[in-house]
This record gives sequence, structure tokens and C-alpha cells, in this order.
Amino acid sequence: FRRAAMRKAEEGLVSMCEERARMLQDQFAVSVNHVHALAILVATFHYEKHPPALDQDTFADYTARTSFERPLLSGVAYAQRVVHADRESFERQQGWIIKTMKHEPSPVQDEYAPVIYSQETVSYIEGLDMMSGEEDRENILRSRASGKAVLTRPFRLMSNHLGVVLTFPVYRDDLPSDAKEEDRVTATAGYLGGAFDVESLVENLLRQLAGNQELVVNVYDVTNNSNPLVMYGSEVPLGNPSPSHICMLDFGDPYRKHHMICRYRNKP
Ligand code: WA2
Repeated sequence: FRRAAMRKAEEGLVSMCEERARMLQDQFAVSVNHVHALAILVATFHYEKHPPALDQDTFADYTARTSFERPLLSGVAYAQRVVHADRESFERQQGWIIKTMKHEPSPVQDEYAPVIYSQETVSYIEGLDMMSGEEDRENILRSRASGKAVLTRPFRLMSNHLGVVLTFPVYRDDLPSDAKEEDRVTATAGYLGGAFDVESLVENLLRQLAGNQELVVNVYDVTNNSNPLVMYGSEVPLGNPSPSHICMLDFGDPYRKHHMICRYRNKP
């Protein structure tokens, strides 16, 4: 009888974990797809119309009304690429100076990525150079070189919640589709991205599922297999003997690997 009960518990663990992994991956994927569409919106209305047919109010309105399409993102924003030679005219035109993510006036840099459009939920990044944060900067460089969506490792967002940042590059309209890395960098106009507030929005998602009380769910960035980084959940003490199940996750950035580990809260 005991073995049958154990097997039943194990099957339950596997199916609950797979359900959660599938839900998380799906909600992640729809959010990424919609950010992709926003990158195209900026390319179309900011860069392919002269003068630009987009402004902060329009961007804020559109992103607020479509936020249901991005269930795991706390907010999206557009940061423009500004090279140092253009800094002065950019600041004069905007009427504000570029600040670092520590809210200090930006020191001289080769280039900057100040946020010019933002969803109201992340309005605190308006005017900040997103290249002044290590994780955001790495994302910006990797996205523009590849032309693809990229994710940061998990880190404390400016909201103070644990999460990851998603970045899509936006290019000027003269970039050929078979462009080399070098041409991509030169043709970069800016970066459309958003913050996955994993800590609070994934909590919300899991709370709605049956069995939430009995299950402990952890998500890890295992890009570096010997140094797993917690992306969601609390650290489980090493040597925890209770049975666990691991589900692979695909968040769409082939450079990063993630997985979910589920356990019963109390040993079955
Ligand atoms: N957005 C919101 N909160 C953050 C954050 C971020 N980055 N970084 C740290 N906390 C405009 O890649 C371009 C958004 C960065 C995009």
C-alpha cells in the first residue's frame, strides 16, 4: 500500500510540475511576442514616418491598453541609441539631461541608451541610460549584435523584485535582412524592452492553480550549469532529501537555459 501511495504522489508531482512549467513558458512566450510587435510599432511610427508619428503620450496610452497581452511584464519601454557626438543636441531637443540608473547625471560615455518612451508602470526609468546598468547593458549589446530577443540573468529590478529584462533591438529602416553583425550595430536605432517581474507575477500565476499549497516551485537560470541562479522561489537547503521533479523551460533566448524544480512542501 505504501509503495502505491508513493507512486501516486510521484505521479501527482510530475503532472503538477509539468502543468506549471507549460503555463509559465506559454505566458512568457505570449509576452515576448507582444514586445516583438511593439518593437515593430516603434520602427514603423517613430523611424519610418517623417516626422515621427509617435510620442510619449501615445506610447503610454497604447502600452497601457495592451498590457493584458503581456501578462508577466511589469512594464515596457523604448531606449534610444545616442552616440556621444549627438548627446548635446539630443539633450537640448528633449529638454533634460541623460541620467544613470543611480539617478546621477551621466558621465561621458561612447554611447548611451536613454529611455524616451515608457509604460506608466515603469515611468521611473524615463530619461535613464539603460547602458549604465550591467545586466541591461549586456542585453543591449547582445540583442543588437544578433537582431534577436535576449534575456538577462535573474537580478533585482529597479522595482526591487527579482526578475529578468527582455530586450529587442530596433534598427533604422535601411538595414538589409541578411546584415552582418557589424552592420547591425551601426544601423541600431534603439532598444525595446521590458521587465519580467518574476517574483510577483509568477507568484500570482501559481497561486491560481490547484495544489498550490502543497507544492514548492523553484525556477533557475542554469545557463552556467555549475552555478544555478534562482529566478523564482526560495533557495532550497542543500541535501534536501524530499523527491523532486525537474522540467526544462524554454523562454526563447537560446543563449540561456532554465528549468523548474517542484517538490512537496511536506514529504509525502
Ligand atoms: N525596465 C524596468 N525595470 C528595470 C529595468 C528595465 N529595463 N532594468 C532594471 N530594472 C528599455 O532593453 C531596453 C528595460 C530596458 C529596455
